[in-house]
Amino acid sequence: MNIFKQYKIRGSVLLVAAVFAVASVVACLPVYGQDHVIEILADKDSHFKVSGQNKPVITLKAGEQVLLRIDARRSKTWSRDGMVHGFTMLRARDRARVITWDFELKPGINEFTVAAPTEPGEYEVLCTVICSGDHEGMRMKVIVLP
Ligand SMILES: [Cu+2]
Repeated sequence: MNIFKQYKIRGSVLLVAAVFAVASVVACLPVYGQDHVIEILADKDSHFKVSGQNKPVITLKAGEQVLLRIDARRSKTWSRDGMVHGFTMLRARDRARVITWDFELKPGINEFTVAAPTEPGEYEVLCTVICSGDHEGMRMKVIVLP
């Protein structure tokens, strides 16, 4: 009788251990459908900045879904409706606009979920709000990998 009881306890300990093992493996798997988050600063000095990089460049995979989290800081001038910077993307080779990547930025955090272009290559993001005398130089490079 005692031996049976012991087996029963061992069995449940093993079961609990197995559940923990499976749960920890599942927790380590990538979460499918989770966005690739890209943090950008549209700064008060009229420059786009990407954390950890000295030049504003972002790299995407063709067609991937990304969450753009853009922190916009007011520069010297802004639009009549209070937008402090713009964010529009062109294909580098022919300056064609990527129509789904065209935003105006209010002060603070702006979030947009967008799909990367399906065509690999180089793209350029430009500011579309006249934010200061340096507005023309407010650009960011986007590299889309196959
Ligand atoms: Cu700007």
